[in-house]
Amino acid sequence: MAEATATGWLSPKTAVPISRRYVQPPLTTVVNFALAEMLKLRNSGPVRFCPTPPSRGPEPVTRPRLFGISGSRAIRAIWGMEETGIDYEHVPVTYGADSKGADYLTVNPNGRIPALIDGDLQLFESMAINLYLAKRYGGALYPSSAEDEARTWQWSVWGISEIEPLQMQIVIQKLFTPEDKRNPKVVEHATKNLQRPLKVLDTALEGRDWLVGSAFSVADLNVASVMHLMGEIRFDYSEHANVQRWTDACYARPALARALAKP
Ligand SMILES: N[C@@H](CCC(=O)N[C@@H](CS)C(=O)NCC(=O)O)C(=O)O
Repeated sequence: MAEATATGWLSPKTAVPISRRYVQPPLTTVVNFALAEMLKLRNSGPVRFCPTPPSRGPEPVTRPRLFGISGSRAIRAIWGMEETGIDYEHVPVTYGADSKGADYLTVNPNGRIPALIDGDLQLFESMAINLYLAKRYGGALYPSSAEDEARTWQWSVWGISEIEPLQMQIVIQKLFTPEDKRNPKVVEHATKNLQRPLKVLDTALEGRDWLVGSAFSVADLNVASVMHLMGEIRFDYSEHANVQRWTDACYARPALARALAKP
């Protein structure tokens, strides 16, 4: 935190020299280049087009800054950032007083972590940050069809509306309430109510490895990162074998290990 304050969170927009900014080439240059490339391809024998998008997206012009410690909901976005493989600055703002400081409130007026600054874009909400990062920099991490994109939004919203509120009731009881003050009825009730959405997830994962498409995507990242705390509270998935298999696969990703190693 001290380091973050000393270096300042909001670097002036003029920090990127004009010469380093992306400049749109004239259309004629682009067309000529495309024609030359097509001619090269025609002269070089049969061409096989890859039906999947590249596994990595473009590099950012300036280093994005991601705010929030890994021991918080910011882990979702740190994991997302690590999945893209781009170079970024991690600013380990904590919650409580730290996220309510005047400097940080200009980054996220909600006083919550995570938040992202990427060029002129300031963004809060972990799901939105991951959807943006995946689309902008994640290559195949983001779906390539409108239908799969819609399914990805569906699962992202589903995770924070159907799972998170119930999961948090258990987390607050088990991790943040002194043992003598805990209410076992709250845990019991939330555990019971989680069975319905978990059954939906379990059914969706029947016979498939990932939520959308045939590879790990931002849909898996968003739902699995919301559910990451379920591990901390040792939630019993024995009734939901597909969920157990899928979470195991998601949590074995090296990008998550790198994210968890951050402060
Ligand atoms: N819906 C937000 C929730 C973010 C959130 O509540 N973060 C907590 C940390 S786990 C926070 O910053 N709390 C600060 C506070 O309430 O003082 C997201 O997913 O990004």
